[in-house]
Amino acid sequence: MPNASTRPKRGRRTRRQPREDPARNELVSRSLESAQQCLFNQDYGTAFVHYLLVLNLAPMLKDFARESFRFTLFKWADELDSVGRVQDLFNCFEQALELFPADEVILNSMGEHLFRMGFRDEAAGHFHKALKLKPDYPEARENFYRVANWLVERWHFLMLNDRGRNQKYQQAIQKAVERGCNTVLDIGTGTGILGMCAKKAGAAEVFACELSKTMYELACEVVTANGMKGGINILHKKSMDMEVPKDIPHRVSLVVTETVDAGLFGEGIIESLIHAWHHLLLPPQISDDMMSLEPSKTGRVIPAGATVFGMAVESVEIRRHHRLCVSEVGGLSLGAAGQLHSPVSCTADADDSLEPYTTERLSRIPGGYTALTEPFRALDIDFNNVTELEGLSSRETQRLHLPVTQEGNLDALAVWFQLHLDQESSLSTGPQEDTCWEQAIYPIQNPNSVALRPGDQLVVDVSCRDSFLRLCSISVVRDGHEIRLDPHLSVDTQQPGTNPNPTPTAAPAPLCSALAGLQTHQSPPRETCVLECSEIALLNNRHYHQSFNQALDTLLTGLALAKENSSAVGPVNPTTATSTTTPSPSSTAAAAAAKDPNDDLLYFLDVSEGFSLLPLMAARHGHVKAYSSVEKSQHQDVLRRLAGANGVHERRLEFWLNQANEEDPAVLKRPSREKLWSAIVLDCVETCGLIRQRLMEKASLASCLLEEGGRVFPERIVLYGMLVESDTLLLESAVQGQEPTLGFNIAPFINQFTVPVHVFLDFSTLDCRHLSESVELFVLDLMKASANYTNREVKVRATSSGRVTAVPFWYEIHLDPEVSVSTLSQDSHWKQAAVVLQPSLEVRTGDWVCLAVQLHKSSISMSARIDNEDASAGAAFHLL
Ligand code: 44T
Repeated sequence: MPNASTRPKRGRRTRRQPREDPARNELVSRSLESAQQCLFNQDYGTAFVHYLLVLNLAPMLKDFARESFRFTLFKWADELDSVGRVQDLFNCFEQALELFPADEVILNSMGEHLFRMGFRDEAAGHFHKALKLKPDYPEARENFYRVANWLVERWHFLMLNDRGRNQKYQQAIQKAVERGCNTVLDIGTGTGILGMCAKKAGAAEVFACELSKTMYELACEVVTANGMKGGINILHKKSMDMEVPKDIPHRVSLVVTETVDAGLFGEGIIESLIHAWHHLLLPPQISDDMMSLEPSKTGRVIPAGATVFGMAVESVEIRRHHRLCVSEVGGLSLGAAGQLHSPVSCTADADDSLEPYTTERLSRIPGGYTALTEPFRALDIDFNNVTELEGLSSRETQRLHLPVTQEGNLDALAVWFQLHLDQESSLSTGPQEDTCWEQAIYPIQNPNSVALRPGDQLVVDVSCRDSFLRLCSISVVRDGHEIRLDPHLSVDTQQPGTNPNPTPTAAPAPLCSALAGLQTHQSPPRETCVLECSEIALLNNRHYHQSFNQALDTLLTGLALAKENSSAVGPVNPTTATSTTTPSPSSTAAAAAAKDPNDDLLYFLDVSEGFSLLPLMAARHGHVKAYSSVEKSQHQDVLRRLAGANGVHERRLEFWLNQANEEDPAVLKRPSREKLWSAIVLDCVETCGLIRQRLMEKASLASCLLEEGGRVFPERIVLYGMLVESDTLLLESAVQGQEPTLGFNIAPFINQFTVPVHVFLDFSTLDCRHLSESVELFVLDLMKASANYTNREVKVRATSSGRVTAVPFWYEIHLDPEVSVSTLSQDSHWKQAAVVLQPSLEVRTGDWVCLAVQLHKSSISMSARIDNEDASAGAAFHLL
């Protein structure tokens, strides 16, 4: 807080600086006093205005008042935020930044507000600036890492490190330019690499466009650093918003682009090429025209076209993320849940909120996959034929009959493509290739499992709607009988000659029972509800629910007994009470007669993010009132239906977050003024493998809200890690020098967006060498949240020689002293994360590696060094 004694001394100052105005000084000093007084009275809005006045009139007070000014600003901003005055909030930050343009704390805080409101690009800009001003500012660093993934997606690193792909593009571009295509437009330039190839190949004019602001700025930096600033004209635009001559002076003879995603069309290549052919490209070469124009007068596209392939697959991993595979978990029957499915569906009635496909790298999918058919050709498209591009959406649905070649469950159709750069060269994104590409996955949403066997035929419809490839598995033909798979499918997709309503009773008996499971369309329509893939995987996780059931049983039974005993014979330590100690019936009855029945209730709060069955499981224990944090009304309906079907009275289940602000940890309140919680479940690990933000804050709050003997779930989490050598992780985190990028200098620019922690990792299938055993890195005690260390040095012994490039990590989540669940287990809905070490560390078998692990808020950082000096102490430490 500013201190009044440092107020400018009027008399002396006036004499030394004769131009200073005494009235102004008076105003400054009074305003400063008012600001301080308002601050003291917690009237932050008025304090803020006074500070603005003071600092505008007397900038020399800035250093002195900085801390109080920041404090006032943040308090006032929180107030504005809580009443939804967003515009005012940002105005205040802007005024503050006019006064303190280089204040990293204000920049970072404004970034946080922007981020929460969904302005990611702007937020990132603020974090980036803050970090440039103060590189060792941990808050800004953590925030920047969080947004870096959004700004520069990780596949940029993979694509730039893919030397083979870069070379193929370069050769195709060089050939085209040498043949006369001398004016070039690179659509979706990213870091500018394809545009630079065209320039280097000798193109007279090169234009490039990029819709992402961050990527556009990066491309400008890269092009300048490679000495091509004047040679490539980069525009921050979506190609579809470009016009001749406004954006480029004339039409070009070559468009180069790699705006394709795993499903080929997801980045809008069809629309952008149709637009380019109409507005930006010279007319196409007519192939059989003997009088063909020279290449500089005609237009063409690299890639020239693509072929899309598909294949039916069995994969347990895909299945458990997209379909409910259990009928009962944690003692709850799920029959009444209705039809739960993932947001990935391309059935005929799928609306826009659903994605038609997801992506997986099949070669790395946990549990592997089995191909059930041969790859089939789903579609051919010529990017140099605008009529064909325009006709794509109106192309008739193509019905394919695919012979099943391998026995297995039909879980998905996998899709990939070959990109024909020109007539000689192509790239494939197939699962068998050594490629960084993922495949598009069209999961089968049929509620029953579909067992295929050789001899069956799978009927698949291929179509394009909104320029998205749609693949629907329609039916299985077995022994001449056709069984439809998709209960949602509208009848009009059936073609003449196929039987829209096959009757399984016409089939021979053994076949009937086999097919009965597939036949779902005749049952009455069930309520449907969309859950995230990770929520479905969680529902399918029997072990998780069993573990919670066991821990809940121990706790709730113990507490209930303790309550009964205390009302009968005075207080009892509930942790020592077990379900086997039965109170005498007479004392219990007497106590019950004297009391309000609600006094006996145990209060259970689940603040899990997303869908959770835990409140229902708790409510099934008698005398429990359970609060769920599930917010979406559809999800609440599912829980209500399940409550009804599982004998939970509606009064025993409440929805806690209906009006609360999820960002506010104060949401953890007492159940009522007189009551405390018996148990609070905290969601401690995000699906991506990181500790949830503000976990420890929530844990300390939660433990204050527990009744005696109550418990925070989990009580403890233990972080484990392992030293590994993994080139894959390196390739995904940073561009490895100039060599993969055709000699262009790109790495230092894009590597500014390197993030040391990798998320959504499948450690079980990560291509890596293990260089140590797994080792305990950290323990977080949620019942004593304040007692945790934030820095730790762990000694770990190298079991092989190699280069430690990363430390994958995961958690053992202890619900109580007996029960735990691991985030590494096969049926986990969690993925793992890994710290990529900067720099990596060479080790020899037997070396002791000292890992310095730091936990700042919820983010983990690590560094490693060899420490053989004190090996014996290390060993002792390790054994501990
Ligand atoms: N991901 C590949 C998709 N753009 C590649 O802003 C492959 C994913 C992938 N700019 C794992 C591995 C891989 N006008 O920066 C982007 C984007 C921009 C446009 C201007 C337009 N019409 C567009 C459309 C897109 O183009 C850049 C490249 S999109 C490539 C997508 C390694 N997972």
